[in-house]
Amino acid sequence: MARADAEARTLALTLVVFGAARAGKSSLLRAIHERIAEEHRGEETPVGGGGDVGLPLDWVPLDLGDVAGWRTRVHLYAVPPEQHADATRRLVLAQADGILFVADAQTSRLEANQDAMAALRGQLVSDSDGRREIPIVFVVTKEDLPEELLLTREVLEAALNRDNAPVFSCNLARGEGVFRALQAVIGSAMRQVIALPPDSE
Ligand SMILES: Nc1nc2c(ncn2[C@@H]2O[C@H](COP(=O)(O)OP(=O)(O)OP(=O)(O)O)[C@@H](O)[C@H]2O)c(=O)[nH]1
Ligand SMILES: [Mg+2]
Repeated sequence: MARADAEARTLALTLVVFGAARAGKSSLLRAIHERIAEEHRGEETPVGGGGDVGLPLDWVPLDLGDVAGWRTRVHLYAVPPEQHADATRRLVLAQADGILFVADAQTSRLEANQDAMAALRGQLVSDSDGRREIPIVFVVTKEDLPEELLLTREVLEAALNRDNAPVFSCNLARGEGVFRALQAVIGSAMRQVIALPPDSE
């Protein structure tokens, strides 16, 4: 859950990166960590590989500086669906201000994507206090693979995106699309947490 200090104008957001096994969660965190400007990297060391190139990242801190008058810090956590019920992961999900759902575009992963979404929804419902909607943004990965291996966008969205949430195609090897997705989920989370007006992102 966000920690907002209205007097100090500081804000700490928790974002969860959720998705099926091998969908690209760690790659997304790595792309963000490696490509974000040095000044926006958090002070702490990312977890899940110690920040070494080539190893998966599962926790990344960001310090966005001033966003709409708030000193904003963001913690991104990768949560694999098979571990969503672990006590630690449950706690992270219960505190989420926004979700980046990583959807693997390969036809062979349709069911795994759906299972991950079902696990996420089950967890959010059971953790929910009924008072807040947690914004979800979709990150579609692997669309650089040959077309015959891929789901159409219609099928993918019909299977996963029942609430018509924003969808971003991200080539994680090249880091494309990553910051638009991040900006969208942070904007939605901030609008909920500090009632940011809709046009400021
Ligand atoms: N071609 C291609 N490969 C990708 C893309 N995103 C991820 N991968 C590859 O998919 C594999 C799995 O990526 P990870 O980032 O480790 O996936 P994960 O969701 O963290 O996996 P787990 O933590 O095991 O659940 C790696 O070999 C990545 O290089 C993409 O957009 N395109
Ligand atoms: Mg991973």
